[in-house]
Amino acid sequence: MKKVIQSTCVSCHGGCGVLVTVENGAITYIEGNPGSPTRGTMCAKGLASIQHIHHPGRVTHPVKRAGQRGGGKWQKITWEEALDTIAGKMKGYIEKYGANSIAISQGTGRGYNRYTARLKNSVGTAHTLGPAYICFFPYLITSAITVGEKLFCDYHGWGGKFPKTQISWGRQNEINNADGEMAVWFLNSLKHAKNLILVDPRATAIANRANLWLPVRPGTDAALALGMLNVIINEGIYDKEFVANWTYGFDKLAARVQEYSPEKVAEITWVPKEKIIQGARMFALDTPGCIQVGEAVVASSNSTQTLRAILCLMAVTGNVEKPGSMVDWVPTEAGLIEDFGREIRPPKENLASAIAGDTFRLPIGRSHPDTVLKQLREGNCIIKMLHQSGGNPLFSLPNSRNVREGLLNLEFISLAEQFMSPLAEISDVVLPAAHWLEEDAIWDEHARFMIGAVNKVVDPPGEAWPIAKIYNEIGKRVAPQDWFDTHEQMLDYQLRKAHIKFEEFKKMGFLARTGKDQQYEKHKTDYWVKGGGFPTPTRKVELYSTVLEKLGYDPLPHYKEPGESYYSTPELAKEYPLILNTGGRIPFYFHSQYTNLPWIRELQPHPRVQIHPDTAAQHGIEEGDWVWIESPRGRIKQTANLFSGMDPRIIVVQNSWSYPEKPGPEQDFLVSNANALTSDEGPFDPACGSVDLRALLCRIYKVEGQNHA
Ligand SMILES: Nc1nc2c(c(=O)[nH]1)N[C@H]1C(S)=C(S)[C@@H](COP(=O)(O)OP(=O)(O)OC[C@H]3O[C@@H](n4cnc5c(=O)[nH]c(N)nc54)[C@H](O)[C@@H]3O)O[C@H]1N2
Ligand SMILES: Nc1nc2c(c(=O)[nH]1)N[C@H]1C(S)=C(S)[C@@H](COP(=O)(O)OP(=O)(O)OC[C@H]3O[C@@H](n4cnc5c(=O)[nH]c(N)nc54)[C@H](O)[C@@H]3O)O[C@H]1N2
Ligand code: SF4
Ligand SMILES: [Mo]
Repeated sequence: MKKVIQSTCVSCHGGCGVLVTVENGAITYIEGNPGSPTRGTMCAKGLASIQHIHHPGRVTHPVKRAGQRGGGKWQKITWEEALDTIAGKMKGYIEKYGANSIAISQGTGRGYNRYTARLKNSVGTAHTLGPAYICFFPYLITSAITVGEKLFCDYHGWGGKFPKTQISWGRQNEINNADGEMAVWFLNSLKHAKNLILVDPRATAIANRANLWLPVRPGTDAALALGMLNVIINEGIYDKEFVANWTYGFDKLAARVQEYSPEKVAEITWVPKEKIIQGARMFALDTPGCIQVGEAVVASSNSTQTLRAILCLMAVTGNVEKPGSMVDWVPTEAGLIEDFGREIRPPKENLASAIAGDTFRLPIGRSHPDTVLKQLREGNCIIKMLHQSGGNPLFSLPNSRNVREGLLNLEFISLAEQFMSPLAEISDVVLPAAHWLEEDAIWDEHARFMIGAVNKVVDPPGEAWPIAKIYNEIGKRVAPQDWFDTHEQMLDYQLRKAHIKFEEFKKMGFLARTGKDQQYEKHKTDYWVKGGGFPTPTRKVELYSTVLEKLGYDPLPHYKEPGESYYSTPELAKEYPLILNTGGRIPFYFHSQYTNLPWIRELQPHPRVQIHPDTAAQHGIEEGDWVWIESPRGRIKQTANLFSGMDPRIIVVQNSWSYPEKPGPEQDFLVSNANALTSDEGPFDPACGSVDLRALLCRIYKVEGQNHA
């Protein structure tokens, strides 16, 4: 018997509407759903889900460690024993040391952020060890303190206009469907755009479409944004009406940007002065416009001020809440699904006593992973236990060697996983988690105007459970008042404001607020503030941030040189003469995932380092050669991909390359992993704690006498 089931793919941050064909109980075909908001598009990762679900390495039963940690010996246990062990540990630690002795965490957004947040909050701890501080969180929080809400690019034209000028600022939106934005929407909106400005050290795939490329030196984006503000303000081409009525602190910002003349900024950023001026004029004059910021500007020791400068650029050009500009979406009738995580709060005193909470004052209620891991290594950390769902800090957090050493000093680690990742290998209890094809769920990412139904298509392998059920069953045992009899009830509860049950939602496929149902210029209505205004302390867009001022940070954006560079550490640069840039997403890999799927691995069997042909030639390196990349922290090897679309001094190392085929417990996690090169010692962004992952120093040389890793 053949049937077609509509669902939502979550093989990355997710969101593509899909149609899954099942024949005699087995999935035979997956394709994009043309009737969904993503219009039938999907990618290799989603298609390879067929291999993913049948992979022999799947975790199929709860297991507990038998023998020493990382010894690779496991004993099957029942769900009852596994859950009671985890909950028992939590209760024990709460009683002995307080809730802050537990960290509840996950990796990047995989559709269950809100459950992690709810479990963390209901347990009462302030601690989580996730990568949010080097991912999207600093953008969300700087947007929230500047505008009062989170601004997204209006790719949709629901207000009658598409963006005329778009800036792709360190983000490959054409491939990565990140944080609720989908490539299909971005690419469609480009058909309507007059200008695309690419702010990226590399001429990426979308450079063909761009009419201006600003090849910024890695880590100097704040200077570039301030230079553009200098031009816009001094030439008087800012939006005078918006600035006068809806912003706070313009004069102070105008004074600050005088320190950033195009000449000076050209020196800092390596972007020619004429191009800085051209970009500034284009964005200010060809409106409406939007700016898509990426992880590159966030994974920086100056992330807060960089993002603030970019937000000021949006505001002085009046590109806030207008059709075709930056908009805070009104959510669906179901409200903000992510509130499910926040509606419970840990006690204030627990937040206040959080590790490093006093040092990095913006991410209130979050601990700083590098600080926690350092304390764990030094044996003076209050965190004793970690419960984690997916994610792989051994690849994602800076200085992987130290990360592993720190995690090994935890007394107890429990992990919900699909595979025996290097983190699973050092855990105490591993719980088998279902794949999106094996569970009912609500897909929700930050873009807010839509949510998708994830519909169970096949049974999970062995005893694997939906992630929502795992959270609910742990939650029930530790803080029963905050959880549900069944996880099905939990799904219904999240849809209550839309007055539908999950079963109906399943049939609908998605909920979206689009077209005339969406709302723009909300500051001119009572939406945020009675009588109008933005939900900030001054009711204006804060060019001068009263929030940062109160917290003791610079209220105006400024530039700071990366911690390691030709200019900040010239001596080190003699030894390590190249700029080490890590990241640059590959369409078919998702961080450390999918190197274990033959369909994907065939597309790119080895990790890839991009090297300029001139630099490669100087080192006797040819396309495909294995190359050592060395930083003061260590060395890794990847294969050379000669790429001329960037400055010859920059090296772009693919992040999170994993070798699941290699023996445990380490699975060669240091051999090609970019974070074996990055630093966990700072400098850290003073407000958010983020680190430089895109602007460090390195040297390269050919791997002699070896063809493979
Ligand atoms: N296929 C795939 N999709 C993904 C992911 C994945 O791993 N694979 N990861 C997901 C996640 S968690 C995230 S956060 C997003 C990230 O998505 P992006 O933010 O797009 O991340 P990258 O592709 O790593 O980097 C984007 C661009 O920034 C440029 N860049 C590097 N350094 C700098 C700099 O200093 N300044 C500027 N202006 N640009 C710079 C790089 O050359 C690159 O082209 O993608 C998500 N989507
Ligand atoms: N140097 C450098 N470091 C970086 C970055 C960079 O560009 N450069 N990017 C940073 C960014 S933006 C991010 S977000 C992080 C990514 O950080 P993480 O999210 O920690 O990254 P992954 O390595 O992809 O985690 C993958 C693991 O999650 C498991 N998993 C996947 N889906 C599920 C699921 O549905 N349920 C469960 N239970 N498990 C699942 C997989 O099996 C796999 O073992 O890395 C950060 N680190
Ligand atoms: S882009 Fe992400 S959601 Fe879409 S098909 Fe690919 S993996 Fe799935
Ligand atoms: Mo991320």
